[in-house]
Amino acid sequence: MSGCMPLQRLHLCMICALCFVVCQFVFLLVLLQRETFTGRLLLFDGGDHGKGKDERRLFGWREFISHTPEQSAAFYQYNLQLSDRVGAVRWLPRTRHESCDSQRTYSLPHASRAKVSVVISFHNEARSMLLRTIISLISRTPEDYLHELILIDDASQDVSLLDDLKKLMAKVYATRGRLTLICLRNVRRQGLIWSRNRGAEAATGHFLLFLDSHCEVNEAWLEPLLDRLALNATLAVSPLLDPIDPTTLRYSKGNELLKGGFDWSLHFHWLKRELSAKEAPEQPYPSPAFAGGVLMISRDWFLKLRGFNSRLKIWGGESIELAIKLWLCGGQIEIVPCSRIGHIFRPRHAFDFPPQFDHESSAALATYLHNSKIIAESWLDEYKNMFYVLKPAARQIPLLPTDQEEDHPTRQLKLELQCHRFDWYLRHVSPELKAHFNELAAMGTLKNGHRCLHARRTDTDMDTDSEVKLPVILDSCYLNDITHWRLLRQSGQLSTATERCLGVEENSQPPRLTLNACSRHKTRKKAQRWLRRGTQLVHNETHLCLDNPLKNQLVLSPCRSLAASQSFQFALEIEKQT
Ligand code: UD2
Ligand code: MN
Repeated sequence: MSGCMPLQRLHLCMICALCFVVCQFVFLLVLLQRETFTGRLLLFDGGDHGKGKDERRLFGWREFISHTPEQSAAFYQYNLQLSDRVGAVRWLPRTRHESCDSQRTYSLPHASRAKVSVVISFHNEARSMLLRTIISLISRTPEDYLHELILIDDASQDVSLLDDLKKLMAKVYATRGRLTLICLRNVRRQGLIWSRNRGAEAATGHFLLFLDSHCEVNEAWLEPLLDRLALNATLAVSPLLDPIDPTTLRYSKGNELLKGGFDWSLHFHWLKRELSAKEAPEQPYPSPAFAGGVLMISRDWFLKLRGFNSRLKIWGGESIELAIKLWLCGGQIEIVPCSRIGHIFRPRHAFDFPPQFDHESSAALATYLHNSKIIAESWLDEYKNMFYVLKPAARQIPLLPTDQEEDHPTRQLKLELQCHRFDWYLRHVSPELKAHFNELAAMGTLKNGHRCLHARRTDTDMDTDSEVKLPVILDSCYLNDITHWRLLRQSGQLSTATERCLGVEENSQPPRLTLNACSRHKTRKKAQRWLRRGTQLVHNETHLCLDNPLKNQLVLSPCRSLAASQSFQFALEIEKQT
């Protein structure tokens, strides 16, 4: 027993010595890390050694941003003065979960097989903002992986920006020999979709990252994305977007309990992410759509998918289209919460849209509607009727002959990649969208003869003698805000988009129609239940039919089969799907 003691002590000593060496090593690594970081900041040394250290460091930057064109405060839709003051790179709070550093190891492909091309298209971005986007990238991306930066100036008013930037970046090349800078400029405004495609074509890296021009990447943003992409060539990933406040430029933590999705109008929506029992919130998770337009994908795969749909104009919808295309044609999408990128969410568009054919609605809305129509026509199959019922104005939008129905390029792609039909997306990718569809028995405008059932706004509900008037009338179907109804399959409720339901007032004699908040209460819900019999709407409790016996007067009366006054047609009747 006693003979073992010196041996144990020797072991203890050796362990202590080893710990000491490891600590020294870690300490040295941390120091080295700092060195490199300072080294990177010195990239901005303008060479004026007479100035103080900080001044020198920012010299190039200050001169560069001093040429920002004078503009009104509203022009950029964020706090320009503050952006100019903040500097080229700043400390950002760590928003990713700590296990992203402590527990996860990322298996990165060798840099020679994982060169990253970053594509940034911009239109009228402030110089300080654009530069911060670029410098945050350079500072926080491992040098071996950041292959090239492709900037597409989409006909910005600041015509000398690119040339000045090239001069400034020449100083960066001194230490970043491997990084290529490609600057392209559109003579005419082409929009971000066209421009991002142009950038992707010019790219030579293995992976593409599409980035807005007012972003800041956070520490170690790339590793978690590459780790996932290296496992699966058909995967595309989104980092988790951290919001940056447009007024205070405060960087805060984005929500990892949300997935990307869209509704039947093809508008982007966040969906609740349900965590399975063993799933940690910071784990990568599949998503029906990207978390917006900041995404990373293999270049080959992107080009095989023919990039963003080139018939989409200017702004909007391209990431939804790519998401549908990816899922249906053999790809997948994940959001990776350990990768964080900050983005300024601006309250409204900071740019004009070129006028569209429809001069009545805003050009921004008309452009978005045009793009949504292309998506519906390209991918939604028979479900495109859902889109048209919700967006009837889209029917009037003229498309080029090649845009009609399943236009030629998309048809070819579908054949080539043997893409699934949209029904597959509903069943396997977005049960939320399917559930929304399954809830409905019928939807859209509700027509009787040439008139449509219209729910008036509540402020017109009162008559002068303060008698409550039924706020539902029959009116022209061409009213701009004509009511779109939903007949819910389960509850039989007939609801407006603002969740007001047509029902019958309790104990009223003769039974009187009302329009109240859709109820979840069992008895009150019964008074709002309608049955569809042919084209009739039969009130479940009273067994009376919705009727328009006199001109534009809505009442309940005994059902008479074939009575035209009791025939109400929805824009879309949905067959029960099994
Ligand atoms: C969201 C996406 C964006 C894109 C867009 C829909 C995020 C963080 N952003 O936009 O990536 O998917 O939805 O298309 O999810 N730009 C041009 N030319 C133009 C208009 C804009 O190059 O004609 C640039 C603009 O300078 C910016 C980028 O495109 O860098 C995106 O535009 P945005 O920031 O106004 O759009 P945002 O964030 O609302
Ligand atoms: Mn943006």
